[in-house]
Amino acid sequence: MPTPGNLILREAYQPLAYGVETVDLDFNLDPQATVVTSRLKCVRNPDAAAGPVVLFGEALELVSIAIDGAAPAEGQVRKTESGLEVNVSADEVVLTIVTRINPSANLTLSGLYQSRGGFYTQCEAEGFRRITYFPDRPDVMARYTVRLEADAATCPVLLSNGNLLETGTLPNGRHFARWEDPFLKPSYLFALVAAELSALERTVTTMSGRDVLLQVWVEARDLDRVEHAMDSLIHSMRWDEEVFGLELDLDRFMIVAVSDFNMGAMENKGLNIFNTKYVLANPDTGTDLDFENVESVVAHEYFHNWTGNRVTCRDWFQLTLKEGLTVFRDQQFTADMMARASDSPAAAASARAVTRIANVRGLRSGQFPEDAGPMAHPIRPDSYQEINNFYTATVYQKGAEVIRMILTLLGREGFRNGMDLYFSYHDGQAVTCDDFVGCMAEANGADLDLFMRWYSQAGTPRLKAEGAWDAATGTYTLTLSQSTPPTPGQPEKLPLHIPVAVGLIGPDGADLPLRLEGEANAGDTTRVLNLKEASRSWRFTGLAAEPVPSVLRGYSAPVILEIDEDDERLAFRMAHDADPFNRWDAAQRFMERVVLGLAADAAAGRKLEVPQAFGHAFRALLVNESLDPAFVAETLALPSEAYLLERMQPADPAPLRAALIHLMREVGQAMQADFLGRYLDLEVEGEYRYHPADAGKRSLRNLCLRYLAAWGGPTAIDLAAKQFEHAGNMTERYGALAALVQSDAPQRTEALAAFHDRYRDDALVLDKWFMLQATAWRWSDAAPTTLDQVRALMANPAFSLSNPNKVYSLLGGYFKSNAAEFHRPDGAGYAFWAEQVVALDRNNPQVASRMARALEGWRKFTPEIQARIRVALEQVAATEGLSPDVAEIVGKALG
Ligand code: 0A1
Ligand code: ZN
Repeated sequence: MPTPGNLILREAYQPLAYGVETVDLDFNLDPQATVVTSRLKCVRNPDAAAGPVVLFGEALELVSIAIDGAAPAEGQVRKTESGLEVNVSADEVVLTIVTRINPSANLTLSGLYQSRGGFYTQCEAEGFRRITYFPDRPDVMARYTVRLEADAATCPVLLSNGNLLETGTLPNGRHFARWEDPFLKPSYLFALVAAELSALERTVTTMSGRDVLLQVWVEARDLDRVEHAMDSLIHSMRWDEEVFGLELDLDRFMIVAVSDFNMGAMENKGLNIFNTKYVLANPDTGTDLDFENVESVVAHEYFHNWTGNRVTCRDWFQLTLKEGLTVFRDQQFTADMMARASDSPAAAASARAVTRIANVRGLRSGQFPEDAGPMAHPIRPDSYQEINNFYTATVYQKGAEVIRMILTLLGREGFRNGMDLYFSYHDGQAVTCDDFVGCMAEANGADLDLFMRWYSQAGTPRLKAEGAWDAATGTYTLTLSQSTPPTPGQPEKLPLHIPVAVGLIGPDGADLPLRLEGEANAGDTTRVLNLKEASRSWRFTGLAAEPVPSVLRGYSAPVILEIDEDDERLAFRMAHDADPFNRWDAAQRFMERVVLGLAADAAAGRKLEVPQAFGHAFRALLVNESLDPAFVAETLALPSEAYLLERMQPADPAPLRAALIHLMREVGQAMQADFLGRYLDLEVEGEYRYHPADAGKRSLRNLCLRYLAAWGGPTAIDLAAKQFEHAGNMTERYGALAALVQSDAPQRTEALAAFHDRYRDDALVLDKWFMLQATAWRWSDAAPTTLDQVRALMANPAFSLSNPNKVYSLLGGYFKSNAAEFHRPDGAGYAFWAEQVVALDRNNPQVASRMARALEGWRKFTPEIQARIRVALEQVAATEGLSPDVAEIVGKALG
């Protein structure tokens, strides 16, 4: 097990002396004493230096080990800090290893554990070594067979990877099943499930005409919530066939939902295991966002079958090879699904933009802070202490942006050719990011050498855009410059290859055809400029009047754009930019400027006033009925507090919150008639269906309701209370509750109680209830503090510190999405944080570490706030027996 300070280095990669060809596993499942018998055919790796068979093991009781059927010779098996080493001289050897483990005591949810009476595994990244001794690294790919034996009454369903070979009953109420996975796989993709579950089943035909069985396994009481996950799986299969020519390679594909799970879901070969949150959704329990999330997570895990499983990672530094690529694929899928459901080309374009906006919002509020703090790392890190800490927004989201830039550079066909080449070279292998980019370059005759810096450099690049107009020649010169701030271990940065999509808008608001100096004719209205140096200029000619530049259209690179635009220009782009992403971004920039201005006023004790020009631009979008409501909702939604705190120097949550509250109140009051008008017009008739057009209307309606409730007039509160009472689906019910929670009206308490009563036995829905209260803004000083409420909610019988979803909703909501309350001036929020991180760490280091990360960005705050946070960080760091997970986070934060 890595210990703090025990850095693992990417450069130190060495293949193991022995790999594994076949693995035969036998599980005798028992809550307290599961016996695992593993038979490994180990084979010398001709490309590796000589050495023993290296087996990792953690929290295991070794019952026996035999070498080619015989007891080991004296000294032949050596115990090491991380497991066992077996000295053998032959090129091939069969090891038979028996271990005993205690799933009921395994609260880490890594390895084999129990949840609601069933047995489940989670092996990525290094959980398999908690089941048996094994060369538990992704570059060891083997063929697996598995026999499961368990109590037939409590665990009637026995599942593992691949194809079912045999089932049978045994004496003493036990039964067994045997499974075989025909494909090579690394140990992190192993899975088993033994539980009392029911399945929704479908048989579908793949593009080559094979019939395959699809199953979604859940507890029987949840069967009325799985239809959408099944549909999502079928859509994902079709999409991968159509867009990438990739087909399901097994006869059976299973999804299993489990209530206790550290992450979202896991792509185990043929047996995906999911957090219930990303499987279960019906109109009464899931919001439109839940439906969208289920669809994209189902797709993500399914897509891993090719990008991750058939071709996997050589080592964990290459994680973005599978994760960045697979997030990119699920984002493209979601955009295509949204577009496909639209009834006109314009609606489809808007739906794509809305998807892109959601992705970029996620990047800005989740990845930018990471890239600006002590955990900043390149998408392909150079070192880690605990790999579980590197399933990050950088590896996933920024990694996906890097793949998207490759698509921008190579075009759709070129990208597809690169993917085809990648599979033709590397199917069945464990490879590196260089191998992937190498295929993209080779298939296209492209030079991506400079582009590779995206894999090695951390930090969010700043892209500066400056324009100069020469009326005499009708020429507009656009100068783009780049710089990347220093990050830990990387004081100096080099220029990156940044594709910058640019358009020029004429005075009438229409896009201008672009002609660069030296070109005979004007061409497209959006062009990609390839910035490869620190600074470079482009000259656009043949222009009649000074244009307004629209830079970084579609967010063509994951950078922070610095461009000097006055209010008038932002309002102009909010009204006219033909690129919907940039139109949204103009609105976000205007809001950011206004909010940070108000926050500065609040900090200085000045009177807060919302600029009139902003109000006009905002209202123009609000009342524009020709725009897609989903898009309008995005343009009028405030940037996240997490993102704004990054932009505020120094960050100070209290005045920022005051500014946000003031803005929402003012706008809600000033435009109450417009909000109400749109609210009434947008009502969705008929049965609930998850469809982008309906979801867009509900989204804008709920946004109107939030602004109205922020103003707080009695009509507004009545409206929210009525929507709550008469809601026909969870999106409306939750939207109304979210609006009421953001107020100090008495209806707030009533609605919260009614919601709790209605869903008192529904764990997933109660997560929403916990989350809303933890993240609520306090609109009145008379209200109890959020910390008091969070503490009280921890005593609710539905809350449990050992269930990750509960922790993420209540504690995560408070630590990560309620800055003004968490950073309260008396420091009580930090003391509570320290107490909870230490408590969680005793049982589940992964969850503890995720909570610990809430304070890693502490150096952006004012000196007074930093001083208070330091106390809490030092207290956690000094705790005895801290896990490597939490030790790495607090160590880096303080370092
Ligand atoms: N590979 C999964 C995410 C995942 C990672 C680690 C886990 O346990 C530590 C669990 C799941 C995915 O990308 O969906
Ligand atoms: Zn993934």
